[in-house]
Amino acid sequence: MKVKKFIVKDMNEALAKIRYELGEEAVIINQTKVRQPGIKGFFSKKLIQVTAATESQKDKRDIKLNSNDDLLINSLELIKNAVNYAEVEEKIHPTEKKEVSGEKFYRDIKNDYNEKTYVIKNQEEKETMETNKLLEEMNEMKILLNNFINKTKDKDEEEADPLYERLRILDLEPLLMKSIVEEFNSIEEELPLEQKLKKVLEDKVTIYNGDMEGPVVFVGPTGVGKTTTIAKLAGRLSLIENKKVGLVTVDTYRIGAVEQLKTYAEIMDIPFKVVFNINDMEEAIKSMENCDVVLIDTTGRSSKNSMQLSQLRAFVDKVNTENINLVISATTKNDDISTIVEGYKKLNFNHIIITKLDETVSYGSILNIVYHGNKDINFVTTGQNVPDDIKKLDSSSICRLVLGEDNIC
Ligand SMILES: Nc1nc2c(ncn2[C@@H]2O[C@H](COP(=O)(O)OP(=O)(O)OP(=O)(O)O)[C@@H](O)[C@H]2O)c(=O)[nH]1
Ligand SMILES: [Mg+2]
Repeated sequence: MKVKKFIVKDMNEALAKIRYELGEEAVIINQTKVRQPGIKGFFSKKLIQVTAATESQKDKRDIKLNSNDDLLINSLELIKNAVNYAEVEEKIHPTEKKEVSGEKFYRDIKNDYNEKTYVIKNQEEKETMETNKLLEEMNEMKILLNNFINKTKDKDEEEADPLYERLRILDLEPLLMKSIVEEFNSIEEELPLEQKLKKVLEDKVTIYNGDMEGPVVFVGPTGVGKTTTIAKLAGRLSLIENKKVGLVTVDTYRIGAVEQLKTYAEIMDIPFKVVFNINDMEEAIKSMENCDVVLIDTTGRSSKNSMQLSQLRAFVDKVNTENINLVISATTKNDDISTIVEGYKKLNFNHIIITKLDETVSYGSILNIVYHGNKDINFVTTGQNVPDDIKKLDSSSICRLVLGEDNIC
């Protein structure tokens, strides 16, 4: 309980002061007439000493801020009191007490109210932001938890599944594995696991069986064997199939690249042209009009360098052919296959040549390449020997390699 004495001239002044200092709930517990202290007291009017008390600690500094509404009500109440008090003060002390006049007090209260409203507003905004953040985090946790539960569930199911057990050692991409399992399960025919699996895998591999004629372009990352593959094909087409073959290279970037293909052209005695810029391309192709096949070599480019790929695309577009081959090595890491294939899709390749099968013992990469590239396999290469180490495998032979039933020595 808070008790306070007030010396006032009349009860109006007392009430205003009590309300201001102790609040609306204050009660008057005593009032007596007193004289002002000192000699002056004998000559002036008697004053009233009022004792008031309040249970609550509410005053203008301790407003309990439950909400904006509470604050508004409290502050309006205080403002009302202040105005009353100001009026009373003005009546009693018109001149001497200017500095504690109602106006100043009103201003203080207003500032106090604004300050507290601002604090509350900020507090509310902060709380809303924190709540939203918390909700977001909870949502993320929910997703993570769901993923974890699903993964654990999938993993448990996978571990129990002999098909997954078999696929895991083939080094296949998870998404490809999933699609194989789905297709496997959709086959109603009762067959042994291996046979059923072979059936599914064979459906995933398509082979290009068309003839090689007109301009044929070879694109792909550096060092995968584009030039060597062209040399092998040129030998095979000219020496074995007796076709008229022409060679063109746009690879003037790498030192020795021109000489590499030129040497093969000289050995096989076939025409050879170097294209230095896009305008030369049409002319080079035109100069080989009498050839059945024109094999066009390009510079090896990183699939991550879209600038270089765009430049290459300009050359390829000039060739104007439906026969563009992506050359990619079977030794490519699974994680890189999708990046390479996606990058080279810019060049609109329509066939795939998979090289260096002799350099790996796990042929799952062939399926991964085909899965990402979604195009026919044209050839596979199996060594450095020109022109021997190039093959056209059918889907069954490729699947036997993938399943480990066969290998490339
Ligand atoms: N083991 C093996 N090596 C190969 C095969 N094909 C090519 N090579 C070798 O791979 C290396 C690079 O071959 P290139 O034909 O120059 O490769 P490229 O793609 O033209 O290279 P860039 O023009 O630099 O992009 C050479 O040493 C080839 O002998 C293959 O099927 N098996
Ligand atoms: Mg090359």
